Amino acid sequence: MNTHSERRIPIAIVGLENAGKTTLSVRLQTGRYHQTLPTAGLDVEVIEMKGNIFQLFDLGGHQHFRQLFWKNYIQLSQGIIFVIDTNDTEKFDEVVDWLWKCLDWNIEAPLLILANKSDLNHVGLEKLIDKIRLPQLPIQNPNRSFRIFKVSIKLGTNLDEALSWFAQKTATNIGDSQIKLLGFYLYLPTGIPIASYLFTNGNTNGLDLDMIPGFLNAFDQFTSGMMGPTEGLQSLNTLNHSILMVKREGVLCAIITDKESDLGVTRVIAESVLTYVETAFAEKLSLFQKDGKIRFPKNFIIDFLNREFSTNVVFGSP
Ligand SMILES: Nc1nc2c(ncn2[C@@H]2O[C@H](COP(=O)(O)OP(=O)(O)OP(=O)(O)O)[C@@H](O)[C@H]2O)c(=O)[nH]1
Ligand SMILES: [Mg+2]
Repeated sequence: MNTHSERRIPIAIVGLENAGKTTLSVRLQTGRYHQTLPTAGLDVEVIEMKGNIFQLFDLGGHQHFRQLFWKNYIQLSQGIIFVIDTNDTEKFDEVVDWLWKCLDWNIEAPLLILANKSDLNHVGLEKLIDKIRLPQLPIQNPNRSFRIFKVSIKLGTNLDEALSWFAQKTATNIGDSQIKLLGFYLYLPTGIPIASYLFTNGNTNGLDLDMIPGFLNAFDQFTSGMMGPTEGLQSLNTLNHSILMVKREGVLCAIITDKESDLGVTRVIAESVLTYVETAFAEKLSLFQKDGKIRFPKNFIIDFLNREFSTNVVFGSP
């Protein structure tokens, strides 16, 4: 059994020399402030943020390293953190120049700008936004997520909100990656099935469907024991399929895909389905109750997937 934690989301931390990038990386690793040295080249670290695993590229900000490394690492990252030393106003033109280079190299990735060292000055955020031409970003790509926060990485001021936003955005940014959805099951925590869908045209290609309820049950007990009653996520690989299970307080789901489908993408979709189901329960449970049982209309979730993930989900046989 694997956990989803094999998925590492690549993130680039960029910004001119002395901006506070390594201080941020160290804070993310240890939760504290430590004095740092200028980065020679780059450092790669693996950290956990808000339940996801990130691979951080802490890139040296010296002119030499900018030219050598930034483009490559920016291009392979799924999120960009750009750190600005707001105390170093003389370098602002250079900051703008490199910020826009980065944005051209990767026009998809969510962007977090940290206006750092707020403990040393009172630089107005609006002025800075204007200066770095942030309002022009939607012209480049209207779908890019971006935000700017005034922070002190040294003191930790305002960082939590900034990083929560960023972690959530990068973890759910699946672009046009596709999974092949073979089926899914929804269960109440008591083990009672409330929906099952199969898209395999009867050809389950070696998958023993009868084993799923039993496996879910074992999974449920396993995660209850290990992680408490509301957390949990496991995956199982059979010869031809991947089965991902996600558990919430009120509902559990198992998503079956072909082996080639990316587990991280499947997970984002599974989480969205569960949020949708939970919201529907909370708002109009009576709609789903019939003869004391809970049942989902056949198309309830398929419509949702077609609406929200039409480019990401292909229904079909393995
Ligand atoms: N006052 C203050 N100092 C900070 C803050 N963040 C970082 N620093 C200091 O700024 C200096 C440079 O920090 P680093 O994190 O090493 O900078 P860097 O961006 O990694 O620099 P390079 O590796 O050379 O690109 C260090 O002395 C930090 O302690 C902050 O929020 N406030
Ligand atoms: Mg550094």
